[in-house]
Amino acid sequence: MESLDHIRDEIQRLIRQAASLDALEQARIAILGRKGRITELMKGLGGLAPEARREFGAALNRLKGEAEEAIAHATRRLEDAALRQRLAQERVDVTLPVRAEPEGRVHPLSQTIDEIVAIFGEMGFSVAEGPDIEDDFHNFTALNIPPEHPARQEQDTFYLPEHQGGRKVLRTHTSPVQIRTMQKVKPPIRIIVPGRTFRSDHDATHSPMFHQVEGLVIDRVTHMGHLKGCLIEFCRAFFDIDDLPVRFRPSYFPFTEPSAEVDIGCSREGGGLRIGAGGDWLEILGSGMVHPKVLANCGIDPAEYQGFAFGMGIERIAMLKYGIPDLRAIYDNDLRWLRHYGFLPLDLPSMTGGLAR
Ligand code: 2U9
Repeated sequence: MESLDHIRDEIQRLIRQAASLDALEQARIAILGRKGRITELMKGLGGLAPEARREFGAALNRLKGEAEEAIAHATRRLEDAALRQRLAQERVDVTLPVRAEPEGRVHPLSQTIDEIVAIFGEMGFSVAEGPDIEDDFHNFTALNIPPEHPARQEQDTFYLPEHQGGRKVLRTHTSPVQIRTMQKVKPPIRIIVPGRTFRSDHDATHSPMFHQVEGLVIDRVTHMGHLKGCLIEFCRAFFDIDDLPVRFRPSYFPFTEPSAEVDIGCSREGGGLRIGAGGDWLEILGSGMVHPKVLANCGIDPAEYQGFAFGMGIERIAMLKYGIPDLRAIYDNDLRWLRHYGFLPLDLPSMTGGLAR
């Protein structure tokens, strides 16, 4: 028992003298390790008479507990000291320039969506989102799309297997989000809806999954003049051409009346395509005044409210703006392509984005 007091002093000294976490670990091994001081003493218990073994065993266990506690305490003390030392030594130079060439790139589709959101954001629109998997009412019926319309046919639309008497669809446009918004929100409404859409179409210029941005404005007096002003402003901002010619051409959609397609001026001289003044036109958007039946389908009184809607394909306008020749490469995730067509993450999207001119 007397010699245990000496051992206790020796153990406490070993722990106290450890000046680093590494040295403390060495001390722990020397005390509690497989061949450590206390372990060796434990091994010797077997040779003692039962009475002495009980007494000496209990004292050894106490000693072991004290050693463990002292080591834990010393660990905390040394960790604190190490942290204080690092804090005193390490410096961050906030005046250093950012790395010249970050590795990552923003995909041109994300960049284009960011630019569109920035332009309409300036005009007071907010962004709305909804599910990719829709029901027949929100994707077709509420939009006044008749039963015989090709969009409803099996060969044009992806349907999910029948479930509880109905079949859900992968939305063929982002319009169901406008339907959901009108069902929920009392006008005035001013939203744009970017998102994935799905059609059974696959060739050099069509992908079964593509992206759209649609917009909706509903108020008491919103009229065709607002539609025209808003979309002319958008086309000029997006292509960064102040005097870009914009023309509205009568068209037909089941969900708008009247309807208009929107063309911008371009030139095709020499076989290429140049956006801006020129003798030719290029279709870029669809639009129209929301059909009174569509308003009524969403619980909005068409005698009190009216408004306009529009839609565009994001891949198409991204390809036009950034000279991307092949639609399919957009989804390939080829890093060489992304390095070429992608955008630097620190270039914040502006009204006109990264148009190289
Ligand atoms: C509601 C009411 C009306 C959205 C509109 C278009 C015209 C249009 C196409 C452009 C190219 C789709 O990606 S594309 O193939 N879109 O031409 N979209 S009006 O009209 C709506 C939407 C929702 C409630």
